[in-house]
Amino acid sequence: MEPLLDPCNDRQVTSVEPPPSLPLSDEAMWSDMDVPDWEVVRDHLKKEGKLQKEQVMRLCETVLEITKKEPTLVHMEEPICIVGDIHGQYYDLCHLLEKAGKPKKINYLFLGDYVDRGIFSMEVVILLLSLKINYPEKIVLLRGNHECRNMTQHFTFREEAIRKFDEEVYQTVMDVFDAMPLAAVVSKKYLAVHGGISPDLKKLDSLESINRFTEPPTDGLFCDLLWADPLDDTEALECDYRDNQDRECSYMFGRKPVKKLLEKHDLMSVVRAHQVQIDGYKMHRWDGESSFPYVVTIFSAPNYCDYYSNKAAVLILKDDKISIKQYDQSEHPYFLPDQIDVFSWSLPFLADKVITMLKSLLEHGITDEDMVDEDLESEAVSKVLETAERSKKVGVIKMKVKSVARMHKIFRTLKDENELLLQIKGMAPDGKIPKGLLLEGRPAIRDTFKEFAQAKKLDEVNERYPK
Ligand SMILES: [Mn+2]
Repeated sequence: MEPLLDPCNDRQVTSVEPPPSLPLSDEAMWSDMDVPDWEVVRDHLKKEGKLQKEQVMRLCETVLEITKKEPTLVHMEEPICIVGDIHGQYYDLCHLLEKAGKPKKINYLFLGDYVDRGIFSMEVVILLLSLKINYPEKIVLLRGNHECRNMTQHFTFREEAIRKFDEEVYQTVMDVFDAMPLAAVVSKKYLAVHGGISPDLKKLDSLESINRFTEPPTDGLFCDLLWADPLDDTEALECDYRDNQDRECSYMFGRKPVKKLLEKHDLMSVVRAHQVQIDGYKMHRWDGESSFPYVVTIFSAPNYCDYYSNKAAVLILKDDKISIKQYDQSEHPYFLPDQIDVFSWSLPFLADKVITMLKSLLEHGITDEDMVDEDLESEAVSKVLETAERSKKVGVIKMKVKSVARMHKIFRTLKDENELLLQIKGMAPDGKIPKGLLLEGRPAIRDTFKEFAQAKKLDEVNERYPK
């Protein structure tokens, strides 16, 4: 497809290919009648190309028909790549698919949290749906705690879907989320879920009793599968379950209930996602350093929110072996926070300049000598006012200078806020992090561990169940 034209030849960043000029054509997309050419879709989206609404609707409807028929607990076999949270990081998803291998050769189990936070959530959904239609049995998409109306409304996906398409597309994607299975058993050895186990999960059969075709509830088995976390390594040995204070919903679980469930079903580990890890994964070895992990956490969004400096990882099960593949962030196109357009974003800067000019003009109007160039709000103001008072034009000038000073202050603040937004970037999609805290910001010396710890601390509030 022809890239976007550049008639004046004034494209600023020539190293980046211009986006395609038109949405993907049906001929290019549905090469094989009812199956989308997922590689064409992938490359088109990678170049920031658009899809037509009807194409996305058709993807959703086709996948809905497939997932609807899947059991709540899916069974899968090796070789398989298990993928953790992606959170709208489309370019990293493309990278991991390259790295882990073609779905023709290896199965894929995605553990949920495809959307929110990252700004390419719609692209992630489109690519995953295209893959699912191509390989309905080899690719399974489990539901994460973000695959629901409540979370996507609170975070960024709803807005993104409506901006890129419309409300109907958003609602249809939600219907697809409603149909996603909740758990998988892989190679008869691993239980895979997004969050974790539940006090209500005595045996795996109970999963089939869940009515999953709905918005997830705020407690009970369904909720825990999506929200629970493992306890930290020391507490896990002493405690079975305790309230999950970090999430303000569901539980944290320890060794004993995991062990019991695994033994009952002759399984080896619980594989789950849901928590960012500095290395992209964590082995919860609760029987000592060299023991086999009871729980494995996998997180597949590198440099989460463009801020955490974490590595990402996927888990590969192949030839009876378990291995981890790590990867770093891939470059992605730059977007202003909250997807503000450049014009709106830069208005305060322009206004600030105009007012500074106005200020100089006024100052010249009063006297040529004792003018100070800098801030009107401080000494300069009183000086200007004093001078003006001495002259005859007191009233008028005084008012003019005052109102200009006030406008100057307003636009300074707006400008500063926009600059601050750039630093916060994707961290606080809804402004929920105190900006002051973030401004204290990154440690002066680059220290990945410190940065990761700090990002986690600042981002704590976004891991909670939104009230
Ligand atoms: Mn999650």
